[in-house]
Amino acid sequence: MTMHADASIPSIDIDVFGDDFLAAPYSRHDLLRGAGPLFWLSKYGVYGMARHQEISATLKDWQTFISSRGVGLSDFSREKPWRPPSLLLETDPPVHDRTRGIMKDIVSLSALQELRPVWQAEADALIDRVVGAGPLDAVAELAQAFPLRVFPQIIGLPDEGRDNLLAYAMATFNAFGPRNEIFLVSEAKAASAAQWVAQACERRNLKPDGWGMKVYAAADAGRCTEEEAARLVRSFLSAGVDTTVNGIGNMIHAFACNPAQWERLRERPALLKRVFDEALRWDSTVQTFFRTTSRDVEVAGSTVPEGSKILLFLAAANRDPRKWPDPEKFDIERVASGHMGFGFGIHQCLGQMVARLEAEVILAAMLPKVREIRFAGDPVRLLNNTLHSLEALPVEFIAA
Ligand code: Z7Z
Repeated sequence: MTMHADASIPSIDIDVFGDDFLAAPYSRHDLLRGAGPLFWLSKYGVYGMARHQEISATLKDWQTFISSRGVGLSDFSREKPWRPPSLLLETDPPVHDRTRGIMKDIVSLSALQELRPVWQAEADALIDRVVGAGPLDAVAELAQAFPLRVFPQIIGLPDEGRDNLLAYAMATFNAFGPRNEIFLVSEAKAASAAQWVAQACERRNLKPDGWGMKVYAAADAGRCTEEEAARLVRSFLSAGVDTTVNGIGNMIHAFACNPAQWERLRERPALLKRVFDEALRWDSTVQTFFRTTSRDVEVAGSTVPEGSKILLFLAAANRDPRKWPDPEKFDIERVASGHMGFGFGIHQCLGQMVARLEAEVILAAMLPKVREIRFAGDPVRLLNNTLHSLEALPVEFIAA
């Protein structure tokens, strides 16, 4: 273990990207939060934060805690990125504001209002298939099936090869961590998926009415170049699938673990709009990401030098007892606003309305038809350097 030069900064030597930690992060977060507002992770030579207040302040100050040097462990000013940087995630203003503006106009409220009835019908049909059907894997049959049905369609992706999206996203989210075994295995698996994704993002392969082609319309209007358009379409594919797959999977898992909360929701369906936020607070799909300091900056009484990486444990902030009463309790009556599950600040999840809509139509379809979500086996975790992910979730949806 290397100590930090500043003796006032606690040094932690556990491997936060090791299998043990990734398999059971919540049991280790107390140690991180308890270390102090700022700590040093000696294995990786980076700083860390796990408390709500400091993470919130860090994400707010985008001038000091920048994204353009990467939001993973790798510093783009020193290492070649795994793939050409995202024009949204891995940029700062002013580039970020321009690209985000293009995407925001596409993922608009009116676009989503049109989608709701269509997606509700899809969700109803999917739920009809799983209710009363005996034990099944809710990851494959629901958490993956639903986004893979509706999302590629709205983007206007080619019909063939959509299953490449999951392998690609797995590697993308693993790439924010170290070059460990988890990353290397997923990278090898994603080689052909990355090729498919690159082609799917080309203008000539997109369907005419989808959100993908709308990005190219922005290029035609002079708001971005053709090359930028392809990379912005790639952002939809990178950030839009695995996040919602695991968000839905973790939410179903939360109810399976807490059957009284499912009963409560069935008694008070008006709570439906709040459920997804509490599910993300209680079990955050995106567990962590980094920022890089653009200058020497004082944090909690210590100086963090320019060019430092800081790992932000969003999922730990979401269970910080300094912020949340009884944080370990999944409680759908709680007001979970202020959670970090969609991030915070100028980079806060652009697609969150899409994710919310997906979760809402699934819950709305389930509420009248599912009396109980019962475990039919042990959940199987899929270790990922960034995401809290399920490989399988054996459950039975008991008909009402
Ligand atoms: O733009 C992108 O390619 C992109 C990829 C990943 C955007 C966002 C994300 C992301 C989402 C990263 C949530 C961390 C957490």
